[in-house]
Amino acid sequence: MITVHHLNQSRSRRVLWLLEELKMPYDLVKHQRDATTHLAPDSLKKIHPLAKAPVIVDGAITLCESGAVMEYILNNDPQNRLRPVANTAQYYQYLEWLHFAEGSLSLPVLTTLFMKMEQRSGTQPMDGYIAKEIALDFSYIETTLTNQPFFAGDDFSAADIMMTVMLEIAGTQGMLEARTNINSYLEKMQSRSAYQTALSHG
Ligand SMILES: N[C@@H](CCC(=O)N[C@@H](CS)C(=O)NCC(=O)O)C(=O)O
Repeated sequence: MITVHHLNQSRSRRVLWLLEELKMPYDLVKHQRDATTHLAPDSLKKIHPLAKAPVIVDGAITLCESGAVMEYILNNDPQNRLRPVANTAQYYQYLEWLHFAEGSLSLPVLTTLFMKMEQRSGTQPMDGYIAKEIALDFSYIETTLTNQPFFAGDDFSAADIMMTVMLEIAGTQGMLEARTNINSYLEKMQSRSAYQTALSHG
C-alpha cells in the first residue's frame, strides 16, 4: 500500500486528491511545517533527503516531485484512469499541462509570492521578466479553458489536479482577477467530492 507523506499547506494535497479520485487505499503520515520558518520538519528529511512534500513510499520505492508521484500512481491503476491513452493528441495535451504546472507556471507564481516577503524598493530586474511570464502563461491558460472544459480536452485528468493547485496559489497572489474562465474552472474543480475529501484528510 502507498504511504503518502503529507505536509500541511502543500502540494501533497495533489496526491491525496488523485488517490481519492481513484478510490485507491493509502496510509497517510502528516508532517507539520515549522511555525516560524514555515519549512518542513526534520521528520520529512528522514523520509527523503530533499525534505519536501509530497513524498510517497511504496515498498522499495521512495519518490518525490508531485508530477512524478502522480505518474507513479496512475501507472499502478489497473483501470488506467485519469490519463488519456498514450500517443494520442489528448495524451500530449495532458503531458504538457502536467509538466507546465511545476515547470513554466510555478516560476512566476512562486517568485511573486517570495518577492512579497522581501523588503524591496523600486523596480528590480526580475519584475519585468515575471510580469511578462504571468501575462503569457495566464493568457494561454485562459484561452485553453475557453476552448475546452479540462486541460487535456473533454475529460478530467491528473493534469487538472496538477494545474488546480498552482492556480489556487496564483489566486492568493491576485493573479486571477478578471480571469473569468479560470475562476469558473476552479469552482468546478473545488466542487468535486474527491477534492473535498482530500482537503478534509489533509
Ligand atoms: N516541484 C516539487 C516542489 C516540492 C516543494 O517545494 N514542496 C514544498 C511544499 S509545497 C515543501 O515541501 N516545502 C517545505 C520546505 O521546503 O521545507 C513538487 O512538485 O513536488
